[in-house]
Amino acid sequence: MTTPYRLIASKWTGSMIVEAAFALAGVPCEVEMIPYGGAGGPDHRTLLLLNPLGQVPTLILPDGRVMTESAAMVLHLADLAPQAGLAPAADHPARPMFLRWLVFLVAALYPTFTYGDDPKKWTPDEAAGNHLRAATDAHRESLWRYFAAENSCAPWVLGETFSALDLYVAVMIAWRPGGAWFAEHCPALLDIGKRVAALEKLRPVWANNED
Ligand SMILES: N[C@@H](CCC(=O)N[C@@H](CS)C(=O)NCC(=O)O)C(=O)O
Repeated sequence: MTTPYRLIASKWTGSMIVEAAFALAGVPCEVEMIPYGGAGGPDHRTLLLLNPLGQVPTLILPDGRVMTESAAMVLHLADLAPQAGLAPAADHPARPMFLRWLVFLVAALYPTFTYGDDPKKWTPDEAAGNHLRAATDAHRESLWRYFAAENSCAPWVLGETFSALDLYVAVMIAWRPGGAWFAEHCPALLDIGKRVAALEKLRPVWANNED
């Protein structure tokens, strides 16, 4: 019997995107939920041993190697299970924009949380920290507006082609700036979130991330 994948996760964080990708791919995965942001706690210390960034998702491959970075995990699952629709195939017309926006989400948008969530990590100065938080929050809003304006977003980010981008949107719209902001400025993204949450195969994932 082969060891399954093991996903170190926290509820409603980026690990939920990967958990959803596993569910759609039909690849067995054990999900180990740890409390989020528990600096110094036993779970967090274990996480740091596996991933010095201390971030979820952190994935243990069946052969024991560690994989970090949600986009790497999603692309790996798309390779294993192309039928799951996580990524348009290499020759699909939607492929270039899928790659573009996947990298945009993880390399441009996600870091606004990395640097804004806990400004004390980056500066001891409280005023500077407040400024960092406000600046990264404002930058994120402009990035979401750009993302929503540049993509079809109906019914999915890439139009008729579902992809893992929709999983990112469905989870990330639950984070700052929150539902009311998205309803006012990017309602199409909220609609994508509702469509993703209604997917039958993802019900267990949503249930697993309930508080
Ligand atoms: N680039 C990483 C970002 C992961 C990430 O930032 N995860 C958040 C939770 S949503 C986290 O663990 N943050 C804690 C920290 O950065 O210290 C990815 O795409 O997987």
